[in-house]
Amino acid sequence: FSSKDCKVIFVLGGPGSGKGTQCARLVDEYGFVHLSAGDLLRAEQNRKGSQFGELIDRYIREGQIVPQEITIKLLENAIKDKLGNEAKGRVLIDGFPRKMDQALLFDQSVCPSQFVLFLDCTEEIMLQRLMKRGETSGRADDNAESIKKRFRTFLETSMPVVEHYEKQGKVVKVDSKSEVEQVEKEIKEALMGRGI
Ligand code: UP5
Ligand code: MG
Repeated sequence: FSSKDCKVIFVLGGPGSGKGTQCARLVDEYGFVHLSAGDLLRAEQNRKGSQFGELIDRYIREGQIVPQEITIKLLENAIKDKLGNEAKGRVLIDGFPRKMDQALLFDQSVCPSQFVLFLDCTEEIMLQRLMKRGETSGRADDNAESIKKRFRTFLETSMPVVEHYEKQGKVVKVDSKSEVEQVEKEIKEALMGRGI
């Protein structure tokens, strides 16, 4: 597995800021491969015979960050799967890294990220979106109690990651409070600003 031709863009933002929605919209037009760390963890949790199922379930309900070894291995496997051993292509990784140790290890051992797209939203709006989605999503963490814990983890643990990349001049911030199409438009302008 060679990482020299692999170009990674991290997509970060609070729970419900629109990471998944916006990544899905970018895939077709730009030919990005989209990986969601949360989706990979939920898939592993449901995989028959997984030794991590219970652990992942517990962390997700509590809004805690699953030990990095698990998440990074899942991401690395998914990158290999989608890009092949040469790892040629651009990958959008949504919802990762959300803790400093993950950021450092991934950049060092898998593939250094090009930049970070940060979706900026208020807790009030994110709460509304997640409660609404919770009516049908079946996600174990789309309830008021888990959402509160996810917000707290985001502020305490994940914002320092964004600040770390900000110091390196790697963060592109986009307001994600408005409607989906408007946010998409602003993301595309921001990507253009980065030569993509
Ligand atoms: N919606 C989206 N955009 C909208 C807009 N502009 N206007 C109106 N509505 C909008 O959107 C959420 C909802 O809002 C949807 O119903 C959508 O239609 C609507 P979505 O695009 O899903 O937002 P997203 O930011 O992806 O929200 P998500 O809930 O997925 O964010 P989280 O970061 O909380 O979830 P994730 O799946 O990344 O992680 C879940 C858990 O996994 C974490 O809490 C953690 O326990 C664990 N995890 C790790 O441990 N390590 C990792 O590296 C990653 C995850
Ligand atoms: Mg998501």
